[in-house]
Amino acid sequence: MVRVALITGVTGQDGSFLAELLLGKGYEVHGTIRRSSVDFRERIAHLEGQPHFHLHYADMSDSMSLLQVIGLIRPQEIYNLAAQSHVQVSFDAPEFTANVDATGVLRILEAVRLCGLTHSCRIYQASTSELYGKVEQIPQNEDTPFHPYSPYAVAKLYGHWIVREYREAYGMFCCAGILFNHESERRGETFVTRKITLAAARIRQGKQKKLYLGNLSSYRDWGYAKDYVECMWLMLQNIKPEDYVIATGKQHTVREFCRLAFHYVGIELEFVGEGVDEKGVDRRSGEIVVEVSPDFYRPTDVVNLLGDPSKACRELGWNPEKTSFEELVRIMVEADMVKVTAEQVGEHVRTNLTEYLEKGIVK
Ligand code: NAP
Ligand code: F7E
Repeated sequence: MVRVALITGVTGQDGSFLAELLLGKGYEVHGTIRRSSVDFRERIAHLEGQPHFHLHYADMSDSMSLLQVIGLIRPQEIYNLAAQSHVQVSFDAPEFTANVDATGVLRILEAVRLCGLTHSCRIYQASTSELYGKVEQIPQNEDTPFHPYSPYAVAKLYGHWIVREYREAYGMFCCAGILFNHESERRGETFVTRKITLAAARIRQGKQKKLYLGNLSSYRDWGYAKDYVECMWLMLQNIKPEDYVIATGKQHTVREFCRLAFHYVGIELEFVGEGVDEKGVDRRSGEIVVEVSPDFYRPTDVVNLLGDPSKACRELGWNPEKTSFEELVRIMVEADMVKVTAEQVGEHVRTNLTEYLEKGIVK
């Protein structure tokens, strides 16, 4: 029997890697997409048209659409990855974030029950290290108290607890992965890691002068997204539904990430000054390439995340050391160097084409 999986948020970073993983394992993969005036399907473009890959319109704020998709495909596994996932944006759009990231989870659970799939469908919920927020213990494990510190984290806390409630109340196989930050060459361009690798590539190629960042001293436990989606799958193959911390067990500051990313493009940075006056200087040219802008400060910021993945290593056989921090930064920088070069080539071709058209060389 071919196993059927539904991924909400398939167009996102994790959704696209997970879809590849499940297709590779022989699953029939269904994903939800949203209507948009522009095409944001670049992460899954290479999967579209494959016979075992299907897309459906559904929105986490719309029970009927979720009920319809779940009732139609009757999945054995649901990976609920859809979310307004940007912490800073959650301060600007707190109600939308709550609707999607909190109530949206409830809509999925209820749809599964209403479709009569209570005991046949396993559900993975994308919980987050942001639940630890204003951290009460370092490192953080499954028993560390939560102290959410943004509208995003508060919404995700509801999602986390409602999954637990449905597991205990109805005996559903639903579990949450408390995932620490995981990044990749497919990471959204406004998250700090991708913002840095893209800027490093652009600055190296003369396409950008400076990079403006917020809190450079924030610590994160950064892993590679491709490794993390394997753990989501492992959690649904487990004997019992349980929640797990997924992390590398190592932490670095935003400043360290920045220094390494620039190093990989051949720019050695020296940081001078403090707070809003701190600057990243190119040692060779003496030019300031990184500056701090308070625009990127958050009303409350989570500054010390370090996960303890021992339970996942022990019980799921997961390896947190598959891709090192250095390797992750290198992968992201290399991909962005290629992307920026391709943009330049495209621009060059376009400029020449306009000139040739004007001169009548190309008709
Ligand atoms: P992402 O790249 O931002 O992807 C989010 C996905 O959710 C996109 O497919 C997006 O669709 C979809 N979505 C947003 N609002 C929706 C709505 N109202 N209805 C339906 N779909 C909606 O996020 P990610 O990094 O892959 O993360 C996946 C999940 O893990 C998220 O729940 C996130 O909160 C959580 N998480 C992420 C991390 C991390 O470090 N990456 C760590 C812990 C937890 P569009 O493409 O149409 O916008
Ligand atoms: O910020 C600091 C910022 O936006 C990381 C999401 O996937 O992981 C992600 O949330 C840190 C913060 O990720 C800039 O203040 C400095 O301390 O890359 P981020 P996040 O907030 O940790 C968690 C686990 C999730 O669940 C979320 O869905 O970097 N920072 N300067 C900056 N952050 C941004 N975005 N931009 C800056 O310029």
